Amino acid sequence: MTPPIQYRLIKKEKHTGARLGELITPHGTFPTPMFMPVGTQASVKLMSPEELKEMGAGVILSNTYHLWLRPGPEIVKEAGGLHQFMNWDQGILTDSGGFQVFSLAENRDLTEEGVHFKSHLSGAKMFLSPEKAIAIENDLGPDIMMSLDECPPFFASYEYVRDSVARTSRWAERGLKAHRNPDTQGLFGIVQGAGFQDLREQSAKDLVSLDFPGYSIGGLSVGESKAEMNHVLDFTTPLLPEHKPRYLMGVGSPDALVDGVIRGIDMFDCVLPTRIARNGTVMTHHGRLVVKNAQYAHDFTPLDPDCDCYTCTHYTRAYIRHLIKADETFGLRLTTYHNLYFLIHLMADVRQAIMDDNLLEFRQNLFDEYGYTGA
Ligand code: PRF
Ligand code: ZN
Repeated sequence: MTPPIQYRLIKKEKHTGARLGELITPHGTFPTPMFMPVGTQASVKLMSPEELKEMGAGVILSNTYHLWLRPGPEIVKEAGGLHQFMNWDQGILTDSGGFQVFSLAENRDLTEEGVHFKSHLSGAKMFLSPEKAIAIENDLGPDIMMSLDECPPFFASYEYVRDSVARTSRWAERGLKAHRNPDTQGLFGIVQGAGFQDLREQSAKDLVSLDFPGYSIGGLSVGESKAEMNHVLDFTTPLLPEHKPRYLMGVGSPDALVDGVIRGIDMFDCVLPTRIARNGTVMTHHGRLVVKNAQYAHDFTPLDPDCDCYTCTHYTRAYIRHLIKADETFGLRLTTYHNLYFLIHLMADVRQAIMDDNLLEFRQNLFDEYGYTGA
């Protein structure tokens, strides 16, 4: 049996830890480093699968927690799995639900067995265990599944994070044992440990010994500074096997993507581009732009003059601003399309810079143009 998820390392950048590679899945082979749009409820908000394909999306992410509560994994399974249900024939990765339970559910009670909570939709009592998360993900049928983990607050105490990491490792092992489709779905382990180097090392060691086909890095971008996140990545990615993909969860600002790639990350996801788009904010090669603002009322130029996406080649800032002010959904579809295109193509440019061994110059140029300080 060939494993369902494989990583092929093509080239390492000369001056950084960046890797050019390919993620091989049952629904296609995708170039890495990659950015994965988020489709929480089996839909990337406001985008059709055709639009996602046209803009160059490869793997998209969906959420076990949301699909468990509604419509329920039985219905998705009855449809033939998530790919068929939502008409997406490329890669799908699902998060395991732990992180969402902690951000959305009420009355949470964490035990060794799992987590009890109340549904944020119905108020019903629910129980999520490592085995249950895997059973749901097996029914949903994504190419890549996540183990159930706990993401402790970045500034939790050493003792708390130590015990949490040990439990996340036990949960990862339980999940692996419960996995019913290892020849068609790849299960990733999630490295935790907040900002503690020895706990990150312990977590990585535990998970690597379980031999997952890929490793996620969780517990970052949860309120710590960019410098703190980069510091954790500096000592965490070298602990992971070179021939397996590394996925940094929930990170999607242009500066953090490039800084993650420099430290050896291959995959990213984030709601940032789609969320800010629905707020009337876009990412451009010259920084963020709040197109809703009055200053764009008479501006008949594209959102980003250096972008060749559908939005930027057909519509003006003034028009998009008008649509958003008038509550026309089309305006938010246009900003969403542009933001996703921007990040997907930023990653294509990053891959070219790895090929050309000039990623540090690429980073400096991006930071200068975008207005980042690097802090
Ligand atoms: N764990 C899981 N999902 C996540 C995270 C995590 O730590 C994060 C943290 N940035 C985002 N999504 N399972
Ligand atoms: Zn554009």
